[in-house]
Amino acid sequence: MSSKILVVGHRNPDNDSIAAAVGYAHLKNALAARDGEAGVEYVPARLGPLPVESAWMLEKSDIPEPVLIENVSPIVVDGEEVKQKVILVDHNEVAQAAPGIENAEVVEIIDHHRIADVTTANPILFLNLPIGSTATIVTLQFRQTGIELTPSIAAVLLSAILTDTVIMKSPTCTPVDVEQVNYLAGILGVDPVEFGMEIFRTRGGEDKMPIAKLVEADSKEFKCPDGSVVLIAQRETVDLPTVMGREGEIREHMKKLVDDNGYEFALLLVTDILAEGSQFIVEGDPARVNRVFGIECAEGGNWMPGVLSRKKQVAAPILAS
Ligand SMILES: [Mn+2]
Repeated sequence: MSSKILVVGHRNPDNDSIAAAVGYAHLKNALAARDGEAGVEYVPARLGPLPVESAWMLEKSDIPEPVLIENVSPIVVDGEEVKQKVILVDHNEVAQAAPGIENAEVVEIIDHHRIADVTTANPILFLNLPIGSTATIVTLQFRQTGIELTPSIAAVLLSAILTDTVIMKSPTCTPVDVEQVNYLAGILGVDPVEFGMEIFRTRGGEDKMPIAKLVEADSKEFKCPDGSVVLIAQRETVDLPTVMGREGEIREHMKKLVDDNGYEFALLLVTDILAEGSQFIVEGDPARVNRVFGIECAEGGNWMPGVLSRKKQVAAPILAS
């Protein structure tokens, strides 16, 4: 019987978590085949609905959706409970990982975030680089191992580098990311900026989208050093007026999230990728946000020019506060 190793990104998966799972599972299966490692299968998985651009990209590339899983708790095999083996991509933080992670065997981590709190019993490969996307790291791994990047996998990875780096405009984007973008775009024979705009344009329908989806589709919990838990959500848009036109509904929903989950605050960044900045919408106690950013959070939102990266420009200063 072949043993399965799940390759899974974070909760509320974004395009990078999906692409990294698909790409890295593909790479690991190809390596296993090349190196004669029999009986092991790497299975791309996800912890939530596909982002619209991921669904579009996978369908266009004729790649199956990663399997939807609810947890990584032990499973029963031949009457015995066994821990599931998992490779984490695009996260290494328990609050963002699959339920049951404490009782799974994490066998590798491929990431580009802060080092957080997932622990292991054994030494593992933990590849974490301070660069723009996990898909960039996966691309580097393809190139380093000499495994062929098929056009369909190249397209999926390219789409994720471009969404995670906001078409290379985010301050998280490094020369390494740009080099991989050009490499993948070369395989596909596309202009990377045009390709990126096409990806972002798949995210329409913000006038009618359920409010929970608009607010929560790309939301992450963070635990501050003093123990408070905060929610930082991001909506990247090419149509800021439409999203801000729903501010009342957005705030009502965020208030409920704060009440239901005991967050110190919930912060939504509505990021305008064309104007290159974000509107901050805060519910709950805004004191920490006010202090960290030197603002007074207000109705109507606070326009923060140049803020594109949740990780580098928002979560990091909040977690250091
Ligand atoms: Mn990422």
